[in-house]
Amino acid sequence: MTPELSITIAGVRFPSCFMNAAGARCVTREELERLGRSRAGAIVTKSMTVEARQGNPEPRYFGFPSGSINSMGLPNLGYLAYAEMIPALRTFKKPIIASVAGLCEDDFLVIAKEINASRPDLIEVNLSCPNIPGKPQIGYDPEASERLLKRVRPLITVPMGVKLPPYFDPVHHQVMAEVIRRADVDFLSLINSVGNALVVDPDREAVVIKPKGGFGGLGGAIIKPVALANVRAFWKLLEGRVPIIGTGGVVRGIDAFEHMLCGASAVQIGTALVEEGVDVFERLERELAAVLAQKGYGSVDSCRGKLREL
Ligand code: RRO
Repeated sequence: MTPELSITIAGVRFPSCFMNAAGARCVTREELERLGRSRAGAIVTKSMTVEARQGNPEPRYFGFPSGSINSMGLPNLGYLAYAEMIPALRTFKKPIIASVAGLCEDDFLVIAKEINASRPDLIEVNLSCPNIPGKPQIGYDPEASERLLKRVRPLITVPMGVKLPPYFDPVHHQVMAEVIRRADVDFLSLINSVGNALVVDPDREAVVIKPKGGFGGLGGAIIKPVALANVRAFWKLLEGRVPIIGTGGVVRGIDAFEHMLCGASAVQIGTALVEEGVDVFERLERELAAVLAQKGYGSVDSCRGKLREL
């Protein structure tokens, strides 16, 4: 028997537990439709802002053997374009997740209200873009995060998720888990890229991306242990009651399995999707199914959170 790879998050059924991470090949209508036609279990939009944005100057993404660094700077079509597109994307018969960002708190409210009216299946509130010069990541300020989430929550009638940055201290996990509990969040996406890293090309004696002096968000295989730690920490602190979409370092099926052992219900694919294109979803399904079958698990649901501690 082939293991069951479909899952449910906040009452919404996903035909596969693999989907794109916000930002990865999901800015334009063409890219979103390509995700629709692919094996991806959902269509996640690029984080949207009030105005359309070109983003930061290029080069702004660099892939290397163990991961990637980016400083895209929120290039997107603006929320009105996505609000208009969402009804048409429903023809693909898979959940649509609208990712909402903003350059100030009030932007999130304007976008959330309008995008909610276009009826995506879920909304992911991005508190963790690391790449806007002069704008700190909201997720690193628990008071600002709670204030924003409490203002945005009543405007959203579909399941509301939050995309958080990685935390590196158990006290920060605890404080943010309390914020998430109080803000009535329906799911978490963990983690955004590891912000403000620096990749150096020693041959050219230079940085590899242009914005912010070369500083940018790290993704891909290299960040998997950080992602797993955050999935596990929030899974334990929230006692498995808030579904988690694991993001970070999923390159092979076995990486997804590790996320699920830590507590993830599904996983998002960023760097591997950028590098490989939408065929990545079929490969990951095949690889995860083989891992689950070999270990005697009949479904993704049956291995969730089963990580053994010594
Ligand atoms: O657009 C970006 O530079 C970006 C965003 Br909004 C984000 O949330 N995470 C990331 O790595 N890049």
